[in-house]
Amino acid sequence: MARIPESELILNPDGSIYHLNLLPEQISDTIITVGDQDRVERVSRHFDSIEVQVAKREFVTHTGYYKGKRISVVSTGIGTDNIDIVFNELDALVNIDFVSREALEHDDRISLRIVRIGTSGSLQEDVPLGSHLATEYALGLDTLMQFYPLMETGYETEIAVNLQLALGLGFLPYCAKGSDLLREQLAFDMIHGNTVTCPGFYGPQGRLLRLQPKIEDVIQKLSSFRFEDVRFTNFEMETAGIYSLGRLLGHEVLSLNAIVANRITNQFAANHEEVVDDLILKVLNRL
Ligand code: R1P
Ligand code: URA
Repeated sequence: MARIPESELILNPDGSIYHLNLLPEQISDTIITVGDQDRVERVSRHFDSIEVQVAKREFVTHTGYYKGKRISVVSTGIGTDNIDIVFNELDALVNIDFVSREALEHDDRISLRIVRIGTSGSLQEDVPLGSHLATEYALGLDTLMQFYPLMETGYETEIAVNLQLALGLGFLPYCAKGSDLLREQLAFDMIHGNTVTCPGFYGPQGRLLRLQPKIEDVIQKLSSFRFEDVRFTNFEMETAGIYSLGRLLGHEVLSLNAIVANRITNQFAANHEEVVDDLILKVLNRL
């Protein structure tokens, strides 16, 4: 394997990876990601013991034990640009030797289990406030996959092409499915849906404050979209990046969404913290 230069794999003086500030031994192979750095403590407060607490910028990591199982919680911040950093660096921590700067051989590579616990807005009346939703297909409206050769299935490409047509987009979105295994294991009693990942919270999610939207009726168009069995149930800002990079890097990935807004009924959940806390406990007890 080729040696990866200092400018590509950037290590801090203590040997930790550049943004996450972590050493290889400081993460578990079971990882929960959350967008909000304050949510890391909301997860780790349930741990029996915490062995690692590291923070840099929006990337906060706690590693500890929950009922005897070693788990890491990492905050990603908002957006798929941050997912690019977090996923490449988590993968480097387990699949690149930091001394020789060489990637591990195929047979030696470690596959992480990575579960996102995030908040999300519903695009359907029957996906109510307070529900927990597991994403099957994620559709990315951001540009991250312009920069990686995502191996989409024909079915995924068809979903993306049909959405491009429905929204009249000047670019082709991307589509990736998450782990069926993790979805069955962790989300057996949750709503299963398909998630649109947006490159913004306002315009791309049809929120009008002072700016006029370029795409008219985006909520209505996303809500009424149908391709075979696929409809879009919710949107947020990370899942498509997680599913795509998870596939490319060889990790098992699942995105779980606490529904805190419903864009069809125009409601926002006053108890959104409680909805997230319930999801956290469900996941911890099932991992
Ligand atoms: C927007 O408020 C943020 O909330 C959602 C979106 O994906 C975006 O990151 O997820 P988190 O609650 O995990 O941050
Ligand atoms: N996160 C989002 O991105 N959108 C919402 O409506 C709620 C949470």
